[in-house]
Amino acid sequence: MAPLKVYGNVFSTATQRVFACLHEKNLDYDFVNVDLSIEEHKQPPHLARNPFGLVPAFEDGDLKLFESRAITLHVSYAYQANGTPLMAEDKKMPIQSVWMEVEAHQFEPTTGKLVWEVVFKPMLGMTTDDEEVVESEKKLEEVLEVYEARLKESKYLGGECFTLADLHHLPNIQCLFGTPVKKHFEARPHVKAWCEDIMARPAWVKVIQKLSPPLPLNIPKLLFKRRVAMNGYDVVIMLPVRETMT
Ligand SMILES: N[C@@H](CCC(=O)N[C@@H](CS)C(=O)NCC(=O)O)C(=O)O
Repeated sequence: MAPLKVYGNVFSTATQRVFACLHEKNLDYDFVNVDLSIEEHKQPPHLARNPFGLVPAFEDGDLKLFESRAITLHVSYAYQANGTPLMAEDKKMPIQSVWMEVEAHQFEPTTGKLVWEVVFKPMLGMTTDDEEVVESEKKLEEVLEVYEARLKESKYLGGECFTLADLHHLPNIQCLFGTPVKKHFEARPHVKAWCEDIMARPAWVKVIQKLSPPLPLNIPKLLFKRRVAMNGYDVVIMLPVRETMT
């Protein structure tokens, strides 16, 4: 059987989402680094894998996928018998679906902006937009109020078991827990307990170890200058030697 292949970048939260799923399923995979610093993601070979020029992309034999959440859904269905069952039983599936949608349409837009402003911009030597942070934090508080109410009712978002609905949140939560934005999660006891629980999962701990050196970057002596497209910005950044990206 051809090995599963993840084309992505260790700094990409969407790539990390796929890693989290593969580790929960105890699946071996090959990781192919897509070097964002040289815009490899905008070149024809990668555009053939992801026509939007984004990471990750994924291969399971002849099946070629992009969009991290579609990849985790495929892996969860196709490898049901492996590792953690990430899908709720049939009757509970609609509730899991609701929370997967909430993550994609409420949590990700808000936390994605914050991750960009308070994690990646400083890392890239760019200036954080404080107004954007204030606005996004306000929105995050509203979103987390809903989560607090939900997590008072059940241990996990989809019910009493950990599912993809929880897993999809991991990369952004992990990033934000290294920043002052953490206070909004910690101010809500059920949200705090849920974050701590899911971040401590052995599969996620393995992903974090795999991403080493962790954020923020350990800037080594050798740096090189690159123009990169990130989140719609065209920026020139100083990047460390390639090995930190593999
Ligand atoms: N919805 C997509 C988002 C993919 C995405 O935005 N990837 C980012 C990294 S997390 C990327 O490729 N950024 C490069 C760019 O914007 O040029 C998914 O979940 O796969």
